[in-house]
Amino acid sequence: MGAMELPIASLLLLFVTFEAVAAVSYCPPFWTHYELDHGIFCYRFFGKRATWSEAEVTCAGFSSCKGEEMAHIVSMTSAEEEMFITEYRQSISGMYGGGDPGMWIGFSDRGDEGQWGWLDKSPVNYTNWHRGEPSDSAHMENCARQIVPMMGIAVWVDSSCNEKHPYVCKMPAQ
Ligand SMILES: [Ca+2]
Repeated sequence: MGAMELPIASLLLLFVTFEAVAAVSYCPPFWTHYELDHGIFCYRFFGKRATWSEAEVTCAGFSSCKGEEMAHIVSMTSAEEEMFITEYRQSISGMYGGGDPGMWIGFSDRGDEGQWGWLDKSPVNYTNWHRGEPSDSAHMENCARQIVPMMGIAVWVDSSCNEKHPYVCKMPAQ
């Protein structure tokens, strides 16, 4: 009886092992994955500060495995996704609360003042503007940035696109 059970147990172990490997293969090395209602996406933090346009050029240099969809500066389509991204970024950068330098997000009104849109064409059904934002201060602020004020709750502000900040890139998983 024992001799019959062993092969089955081994097969089960093989199956479980395969599942574990498959679960981490959604994204290329250095990218981390997160599952949303509308799909699985890959995220990567870049700590070297860049202008909003420079950040997008870096992101666009990456594409998902089949090369069909390139990455963009990250979109945040829900509070849940924003919380994941914020915790991921803070865990990589080691910065929390008031020491957090914030990051670009792929949200801008560069094309049409007041009409904010995501670089990756995500629908705009979630925003997290700080009170009084976007302010379009001096009519010079067309790119959105996530900041974490002293109280530790992430919010968005609009900034000059020429400022330099860290950023996260996002692309669909394959
Ligand atoms: Ca603006």
